[in-house]
Amino acid sequence: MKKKILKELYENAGEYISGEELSERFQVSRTAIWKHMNALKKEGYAIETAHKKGYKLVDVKDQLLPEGLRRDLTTKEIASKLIYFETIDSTNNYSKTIAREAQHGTVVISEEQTLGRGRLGRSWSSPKGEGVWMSIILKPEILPSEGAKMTQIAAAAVCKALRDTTGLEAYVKWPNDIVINGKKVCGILTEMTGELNEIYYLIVGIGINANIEKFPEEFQAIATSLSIEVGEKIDRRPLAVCVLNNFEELYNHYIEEQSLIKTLDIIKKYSAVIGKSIKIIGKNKERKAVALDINEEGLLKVRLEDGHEELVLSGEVSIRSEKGYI
Ligand code: BTX
Repeated sequence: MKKKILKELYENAGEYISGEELSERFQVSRTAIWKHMNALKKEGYAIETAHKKGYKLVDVKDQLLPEGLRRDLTTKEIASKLIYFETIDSTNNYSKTIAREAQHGTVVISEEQTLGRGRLGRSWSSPKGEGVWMSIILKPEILPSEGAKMTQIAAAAVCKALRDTTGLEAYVKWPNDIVINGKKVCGILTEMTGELNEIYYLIVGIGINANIEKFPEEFQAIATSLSIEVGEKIDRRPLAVCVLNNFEELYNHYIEEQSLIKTLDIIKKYSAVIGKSIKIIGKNKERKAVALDINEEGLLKVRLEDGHEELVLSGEVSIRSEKGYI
């Protein structure tokens, strides 16, 4: 019943529907409608109540509410369950607490993260309502050694979604960033739990800077947002939907065909690193190289300064630009 009411509110978003009309339509008492409305408000839905007018869903455009996303999702498994928060420490952290029991494809999304995480213990700035901060819980029957491919799939899904929804020239900075004009607009953090030969679950965390206007001083020079690049506020809903739709398409193709080809087509076509002078940043050393290609396993093929060619499995690269390495 609650879902039916929510659907009705969505279809009439911004306009009042009377309690009487709803109670007639769903054949329940007005008190029952009132109780459902209160439950929905507690879940974070912005519903206004006005005497004699009824109920109105407000501000739908500006929130990433599950019902609003679901209307345009074409996915079967990805986001078949969507968990929404106004605020949370980190969607990856929360996903970990439910991952064992959660169904494959569950998506956790929050308007804000108070402790958003990047890789290697770094933090990820996630201000309220200004980004798409979400995690996808996956339970693929693949070997742990294949886990890194999920980052590539997510990167391709985001890169294509950014291009399609904003027209901006987004590029994949192998392995886990999306950049626009040489600055980071999205980061991906994939975490895995399992044994040597079995994945229990994978959590793919995606953070997209949609409407951030000002970044903290420390990374102002390396970060950007879609609104900064486009010059106006962008609608996060179609973007989030497009990322999830793309993700399922690429993920299913990988699982069904056991081939990364569709993903590779995107990350190679829109690569920010292929052909560039880069630095490969390891735990204890940095090595200069030229990025040559991304192979069929999603690994970066490089030529080192001594002429040796090597495949880089994962990790961090920085690209040489006029300003040095970024
Ligand atoms: P990373 O380690 O590659 O990038 C982190 C670094 O990027 C930081 O040290 C900082 O310099 C810079 N940075 C921090 N916040 C931002 C930002 N909003 N935009 C651009 N640069 C920034 C990248 O890690 C992986 C990020 C994944 C974020 C998602 S959001 C949903 C999920 N939940 C969660 O806690 N993390 C993931």
